[in-house]
Amino acid sequence: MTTAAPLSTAPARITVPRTRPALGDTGLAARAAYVLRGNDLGSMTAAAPRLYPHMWSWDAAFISVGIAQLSVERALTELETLLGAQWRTGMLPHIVFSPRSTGYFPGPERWGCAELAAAAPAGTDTSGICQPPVHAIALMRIVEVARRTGGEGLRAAEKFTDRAWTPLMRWHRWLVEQRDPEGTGRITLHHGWESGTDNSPRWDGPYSRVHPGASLPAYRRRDREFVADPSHRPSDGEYDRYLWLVEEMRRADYDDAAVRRTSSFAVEDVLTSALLALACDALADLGEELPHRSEDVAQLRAWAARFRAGVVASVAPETGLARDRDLRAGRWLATETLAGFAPLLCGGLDPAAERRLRDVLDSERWLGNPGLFAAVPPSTAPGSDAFRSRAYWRGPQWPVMAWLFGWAFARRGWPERSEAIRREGLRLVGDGTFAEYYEPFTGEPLGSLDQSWTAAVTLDWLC
Ligand code: 2M8
Repeated sequence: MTTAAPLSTAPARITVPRTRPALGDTGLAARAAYVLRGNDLGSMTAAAPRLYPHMWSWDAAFISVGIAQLSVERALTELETLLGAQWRTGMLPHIVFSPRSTGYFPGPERWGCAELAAAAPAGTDTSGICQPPVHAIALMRIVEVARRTGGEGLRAAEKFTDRAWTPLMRWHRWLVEQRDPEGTGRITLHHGWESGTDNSPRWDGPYSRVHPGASLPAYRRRDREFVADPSHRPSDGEYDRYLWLVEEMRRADYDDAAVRRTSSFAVEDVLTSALLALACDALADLGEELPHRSEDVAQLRAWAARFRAGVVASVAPETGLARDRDLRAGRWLATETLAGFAPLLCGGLDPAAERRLRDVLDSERWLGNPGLFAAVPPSTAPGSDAFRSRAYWRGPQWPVMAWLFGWAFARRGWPERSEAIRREGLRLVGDGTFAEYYEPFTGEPLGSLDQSWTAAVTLDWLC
């Protein structure tokens, strides 16, 4: 392959608003539970039945929050499985492959972690990159649910918190030390997949500077076999770059320092950084009740402050939105995506700047857009040039992101905002298809159906 295909996506289509049938709350909860049980592979839940038949790191966290409403013990198993695949460096890998499933590309052979990476876990196949650190947030939510339900579940949650403490500390420490070695307060990613918002316009600039080499081994995509309309998925040009970055990491033997040096993608991600700040505070809150953890708690609070400050420092004076930063090009990336609201999630802005950013979120550019089927943040601002209403992270609404915003707003002491997102989120998922993402103006379900994290956040919203 000598020339990479362009990063183009399908042009925006005109969509016709239509009404959708909706299940009632009871039917919705029952179907959500049915979906989670159906996707249960034993000690892990497939992110989706066909498109994603393995465990994904941040999916597992959100999924465990939903499963907690059915069984606290099973929810803890989900996190336990993920932590069991932790790398010796502390990294939690973005995929833990189930030996029971095939059909996803790139699979374990293409990643080659077992052969190449000295730090990969023995006996478990994983990918060689990470995803956003939302696991302590999930654990905190599970503990809240366990406190409400009491009994064996509560005892199990308390024991698990103790057991998971060190792995979670190591995970956060790895992010701090290996992905922010300069102490900017922003986490650097070396693959767009690490952000979880794979083909967001946030990464168009950095990916335009990734040039797949002629030595990129041939591959066959599997994802489009499972999605009705291929234009809802990333383009071939994007996939070439995704695979090229994997190739670069393989050549660096997945060694953290070597990847930092050689990867052609190095971008500070404000959303991941905000989530790390939130996760450090969540873990610290759990640790406040454990006197023997006081040193770690102080460390976690310091990390939370550092990443809050890093997010706040990224804010564009003209727009008030937080920005990612392309380290290879040495420039801030001003895109209009939901990551721009990172400071509302983690806090740290002065009151006037915070008010301004909340106003942006409420404006017609975002939640106040009168055409929205449900008023939850679209992945990209509908009025922005980059917006594509059906293309994955370039426009559609993702219920799991709505949940995250709602959870963070409740933490920030904004119950009305949190409740509004819950109500609108339930409107979005009300048809019971539990799609991966939805068209913002019609509520049409897109991507994979029966997606586990969509079912999971629905259950949490309903309980
Ligand atoms: C999507 O990402 C995977 C690659 O990791 C893919 O497209 O094949 C993203 O939406 C990501 O955030 C998510 O964790 C994963 C599984 O749901 O799918």
